[in-house]
Amino acid sequence: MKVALITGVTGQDGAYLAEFLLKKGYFVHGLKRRSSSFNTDRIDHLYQDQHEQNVRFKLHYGDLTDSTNLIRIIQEIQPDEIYNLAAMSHVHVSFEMPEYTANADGIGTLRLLEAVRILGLTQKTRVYQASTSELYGLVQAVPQSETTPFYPRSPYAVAKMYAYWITVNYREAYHMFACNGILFNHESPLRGETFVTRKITRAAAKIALGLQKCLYLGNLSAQRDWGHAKDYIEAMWLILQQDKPEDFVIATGITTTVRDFVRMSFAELGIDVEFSGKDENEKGVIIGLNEELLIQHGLNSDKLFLGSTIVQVDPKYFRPTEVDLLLGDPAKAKTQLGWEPKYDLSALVKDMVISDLHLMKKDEYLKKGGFKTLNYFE
Ligand code: NDP
Ligand code: GDR
Repeated sequence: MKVALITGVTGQDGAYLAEFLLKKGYFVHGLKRRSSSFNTDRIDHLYQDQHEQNVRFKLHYGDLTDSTNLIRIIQEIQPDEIYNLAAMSHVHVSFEMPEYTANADGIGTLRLLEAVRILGLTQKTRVYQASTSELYGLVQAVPQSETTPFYPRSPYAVAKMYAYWITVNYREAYHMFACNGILFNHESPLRGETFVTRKITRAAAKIALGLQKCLYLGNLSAQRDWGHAKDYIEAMWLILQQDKPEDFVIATGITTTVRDFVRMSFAELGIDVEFSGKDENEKGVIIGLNEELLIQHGLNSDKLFLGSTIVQVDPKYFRPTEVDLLLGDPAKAKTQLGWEPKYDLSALVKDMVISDLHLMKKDEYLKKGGFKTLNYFE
């Protein structure tokens, strides 16, 4: 049985990857951080009681900032494959926490590679490094491929740049099977709530249900190449199954503005939005309601009015330095890995919007039933 270690197993990608590898028959170990409350929501469905027989999923407390902890865990489990997904992954937050981001995302990767080397596992353990399209930063050329120069634009991207090169260096210096997946943005119903797509789909659901009035966003003109996380974790696995260790761009080859993602999300629920104004003064207003679609989703138009502003720009979400345009060229992955995404953008939007609508309806139902009113401080 193949043994895998996933760092960042409690995150969006970690959860999908753990499920994927378990289905493939792996023994999956996950590294999770200690937290004062449960932080395993995304993987609770995979939990196995460690007293049962044939357990194939095990969590270990750990942190990428703690090398002795990493060495102990890797020594204990002797993994065939390590997927290094753990990171402080929020670009905007990295401007607030640059030092921690460098430590976890940059040096954290070094700690992991060193652990493999110190333990004499360089010829046994294959390592996948979660690299990112943020490395391209300030546009040098489009579409961006494995040979496009990097120009990182945030403390996050600079830290990931170190991680990218230290992975290449360990591959060349110690003949390790260590690879970078340069993944463009990938989203899903499990996406963290403060990333722009999930923030939009949650707000669209709430606004459609009359639970929120307006969605405040930053740069609406940023363009991203958005894919579905389910497709992208398959590429991670494929990268480690090759004969030779190499780096791959994983993307859809299509780019869309944040503004269009907003339009598509609301339209999915039957709300047509039009934008007007510029920069800080840009607004999104309801210009049409599709009664048929609203009814189909169990919504009614009572609280939705033509002409009402449901999207506004708040400059607090602007970044000190922005990445304006990301558009990936997945040609190498398609030819060499045989990788082909199953979701296009509209299928992704639909998956996220419908999931958030269910979530908000459930929340509302519980509140109305009196199950969400406990106040521990009264
Ligand atoms: P998430 O933010 O959803 O998950 C990050 C995971 O890392 C969480 O499990 C988090 O734990 C964990 N983590 C954070 N800091 C540490 C630390 N110091 N030690 C151990 N674990 C830590 O990210 P995604 O799943 O979206 O992304 C996975 C990886 O891929 C990340 O490295 C990200 O930078 C990279 N990436 C993501 C892309 C995307 O579009 N999603 C695109 C390209 C790269 P906790 O749950 O406790 O917070
Ligand atoms: P990104 O994702 O920075 O590309 O990093 P995010 O969803 O945070 O931003 C995408 C774009 O949307 C603009 N934007 C906003 N972003 C957020 N979060 N909140 C807003 O209100 C908002 N309004 C506009 C941003 O300015 C940006 O241009 C993600 C992360 O998953 C990284 O870990 C990963 O490496 C890259 O994708 C590829």
